[in-house]
Amino acid sequence: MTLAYVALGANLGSPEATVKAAIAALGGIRESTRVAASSLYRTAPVGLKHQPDFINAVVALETKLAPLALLEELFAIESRFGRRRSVKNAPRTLDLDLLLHGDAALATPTLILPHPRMHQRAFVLAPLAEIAPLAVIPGHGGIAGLLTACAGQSVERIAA
Ligand code: PH2
Ligand code: MG
Ligand code: MG
Repeated sequence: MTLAYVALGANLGSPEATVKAAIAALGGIRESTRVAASSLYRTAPVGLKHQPDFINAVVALETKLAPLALLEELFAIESRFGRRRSVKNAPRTLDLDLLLHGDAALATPTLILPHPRMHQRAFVLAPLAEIAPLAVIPGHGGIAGLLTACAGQSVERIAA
């Protein structure tokens, strides 16, 4: 079994309802068990600015699946939720990003681990810190210090 972390993001349709339903859907992935889910966070868009705020969260899974097999499961859930891929960073009904898969370090055309931008994004680090405060991102260090460095980014925890 490997401990993997998945980031959820949505900013089209009913993003709160979508993220809640997607957290449930992640619990149904084969050969995997959902072991933790963060609160939901309302976050200002990073990158393309002129788009709606996002709802973000992070889930921890214990999984027997290899990284690319788990990624296929995430893509299947995205498309069940109506995700259509257009330009990079476009608004989306649901984005599921594999952040960490144990201590795997890899770079394929479809998957880079650890996620190459997670260490500089408060919308990932804040929910991750909630469920894995002592986690370390290989090559970048501990979550708490990285989150402090993103202090300028707006993230607001939504009361559960
Ligand atoms: N996802 C992006 C780009 N920008 N900004 C926020 N706040 N939340 C996201 O999930 C997000 C983003 C690309 O996947
Ligand atoms: Mg993403
Ligand atoms: Mg993605």
